[in-house]
Amino acid sequence: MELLQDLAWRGIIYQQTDEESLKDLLKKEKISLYCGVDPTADSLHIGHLVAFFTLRRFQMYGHRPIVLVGGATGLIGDPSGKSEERKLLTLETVQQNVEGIKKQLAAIFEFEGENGAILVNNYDWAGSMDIVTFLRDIGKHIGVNYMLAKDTIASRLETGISFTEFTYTILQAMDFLHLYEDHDCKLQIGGSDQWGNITSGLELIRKMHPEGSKAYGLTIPLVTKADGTKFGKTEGGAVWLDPEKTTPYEFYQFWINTADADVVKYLKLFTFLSHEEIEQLEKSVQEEPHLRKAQKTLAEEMTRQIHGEAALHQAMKISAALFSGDVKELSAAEIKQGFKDVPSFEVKTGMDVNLVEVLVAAKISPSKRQAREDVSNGAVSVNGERVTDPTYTLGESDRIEGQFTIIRRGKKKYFLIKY
Ligand code: 485
Repeated sequence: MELLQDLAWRGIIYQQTDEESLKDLLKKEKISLYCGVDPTADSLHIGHLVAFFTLRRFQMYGHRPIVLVGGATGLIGDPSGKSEERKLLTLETVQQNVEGIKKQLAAIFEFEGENGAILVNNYDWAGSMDIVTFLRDIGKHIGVNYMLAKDTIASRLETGISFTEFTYTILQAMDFLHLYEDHDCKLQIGGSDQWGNITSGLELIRKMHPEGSKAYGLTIPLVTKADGTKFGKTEGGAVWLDPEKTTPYEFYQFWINTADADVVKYLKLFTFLSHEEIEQLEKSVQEEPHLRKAQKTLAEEMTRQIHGEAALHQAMKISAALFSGDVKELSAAEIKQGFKDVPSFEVKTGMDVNLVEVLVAAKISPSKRQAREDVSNGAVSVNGERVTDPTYTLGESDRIEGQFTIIRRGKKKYFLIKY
């Protein structure tokens, strides 16, 4: 199957600047294409994945991906999709963020081989350009009326937009021109919010190379959820690729919790599974939704892709342990991941403590009497084992790797005692 057909089947194509001739071009040649990201944080989040995975799909069909990190544009701030002026980041922060993002991109792309990915930073050409050159060689080719007509600028005229953000689209246009000239880059892809910036680049390329061959733009739809809430957000905020920000267990849980109404769409957008495999899973959602095969496959594919096999294995082990209550086999590292959001209580090291007293002190049970009752009734378990003796003391052997005791009250309420 042709690449563009596959992308269409997956629901990855939103708009194209010239559908027919891009189709012809991709039939004839292996091209270079690019997608950029601004280093507004030191990690990517799952909102970036569809675009970068699309770049990867092109690579799998023999094309060369260019990944651009916006060391310069990150200092300016893209007004696209924002209703307010952005706060400027310092040069130091942006440079730190560039390094964090570069590391993550290395895990997504193949950098070796004939069509190995190229990583570029627009600070390398835009960072040192002087203003007179900018105004004479670039600015002269872009009409202000043309810029004012762009959605992302027009929508800000009422509330206000600085000259800095107004100019952003020209910086991104300069990148496309630069990559077109230096890397023969013929296509830019991005989310649907990037349409205005991508077409600015085409405008600049057309003006600078009126005789030359053409360049193209393709955008990807915003990922939506059937229930209308925003994709990619949890109570804790964004779902990051950095395992320090979103642990592999939390990452796995995010995908496992996908609604039946969304899961097939996500399998198409985010995974590299074949059409047959996805259709099989779609059938499973319809005929045996309780098995949640599609969600499990999605979570496994995504966690393996981003965090690797070992982290996936750990995430599944933690999930299974929390589900069954059989937590005693978990290591301290696994407990840290799985119990990140569970209420915890700190006890001074070395001392044996009475279970009932801990239950009260940690506010697991509201009173001493209730705590005693909870224990006698068999409602309390320590590291997955029910304890029914109200005089029980937590000793050395109850501390997993000397650090944690997991208390459960009732069926699902977990608490962590830290030493
Ligand atoms: O030459 C370029 C310079 C910067 C950019 C692209 C090309 C970044 C772009 N302006 C941008 O803001 N991208 C967003 C970001 O950095 O977070 C998001 C888009 C999203 C998707 C994703 O990047 O909002 O649609 O393109 C990869």
